[in-house]
Amino acid sequence: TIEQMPNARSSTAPSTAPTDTELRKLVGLVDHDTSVDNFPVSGWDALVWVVGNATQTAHFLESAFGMRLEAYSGPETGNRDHKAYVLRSGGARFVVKGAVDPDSPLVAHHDRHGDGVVDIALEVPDVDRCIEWARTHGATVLVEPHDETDEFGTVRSAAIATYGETRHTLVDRSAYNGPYLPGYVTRKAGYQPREGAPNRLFQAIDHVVGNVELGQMDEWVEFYRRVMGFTNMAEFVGDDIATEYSALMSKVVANGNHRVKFPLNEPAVSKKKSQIDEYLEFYRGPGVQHIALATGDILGCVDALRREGIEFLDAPDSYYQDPELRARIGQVRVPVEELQSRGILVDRDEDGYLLQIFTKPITDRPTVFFELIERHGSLGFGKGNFKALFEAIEREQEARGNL
Ligand code: TYF
Ligand code: FE
Repeated sequence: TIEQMPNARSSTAPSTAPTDTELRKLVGLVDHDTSVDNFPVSGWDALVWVVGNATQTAHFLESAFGMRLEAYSGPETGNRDHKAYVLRSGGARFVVKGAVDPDSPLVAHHDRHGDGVVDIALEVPDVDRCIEWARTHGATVLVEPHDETDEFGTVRSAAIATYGETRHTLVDRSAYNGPYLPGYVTRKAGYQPREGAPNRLFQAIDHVVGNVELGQMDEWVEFYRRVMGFTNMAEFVGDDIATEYSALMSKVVANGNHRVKFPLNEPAVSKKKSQIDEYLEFYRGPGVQHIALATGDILGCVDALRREGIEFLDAPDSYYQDPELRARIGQVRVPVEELQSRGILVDRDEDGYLLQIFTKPITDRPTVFFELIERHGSLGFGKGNFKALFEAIEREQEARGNL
């Protein structure tokens, strides 16, 4: 019931991760014993970003998205290369890094890609076992398994390459109780949220979407199957839909219990320039396209974000007036007018329904954006909304002069 959903208005501390029961509702878990996997994954560890100004991005994530600062690394802590801010909302952890040293390797990365996600770090119970499996199944190991230790304990980690210049760091922090990683210090915000400021608007990461080059989607699906034991989820955008209106093809892979879900898009040749081509051009290659944030109160979340100036894709009134859609979605937890006034989309499948909405790109380049998703049983990605969504994205592309 709604009353039991983790709620943006609850006074829960921002760092409180959802319970397993809450997670099950929030992100749609399925029963699966991950310990039997060859590459067992427990969940998301962090999304690590490289940005042009981490100090200001951290402030933005605090003030607009209601995240709270937990840890910090920078010149004052002996890290002369860059500043890194660790932020949390519920169970979701973001790390934003920006170069301090003009010769930092982050400068070249940012010069090429602009602001973006460099690392989709995953929590694993056994780093060595994962790396052993990954190596023998064709993965590129970027960082060998190693320990980092400080007064809070030891973290073991390693990293493998994925699409573009993106990586998966694999982290075992079971023997660690520091604020993030050795080298980081606990840091309370200089930012003081005013009364009624956004707080814990979202509770977990639902999925992270990658854009890859034309013709490479199936290779990356195969990579996640072979190397990480992920399996295909039912949802996909095939050839037929692609040429009709979406200008992209998409498949979804997930780990055994669906805690980690990776939709993968590639451009499709169609009448108009694909939104995926626009991304690839401006990101200069494959990378993370959108991050879906799970919330128990998408209405409150959207209202709070709009008050902070966050812009969302619009849904035309015709979307809500479509009798076919109205019949298909039936009753949802609020009157459809409440969704319409906010531009929230709704989709229903055999398992239940979901509410979702997409921001415009949050970066200067038309690359990365957020999705907010409130699940009520549906394990899907809003297939019924693809047409309306892709038309809205094309209107934005057109406004940018990139269609
Ligand atoms: O993650 C998904 O599959 C949905 C739909 O460029 C979607 O959020 C797919 C591609 C895209 C934007 C949204
Ligand atoms: Fe999505």
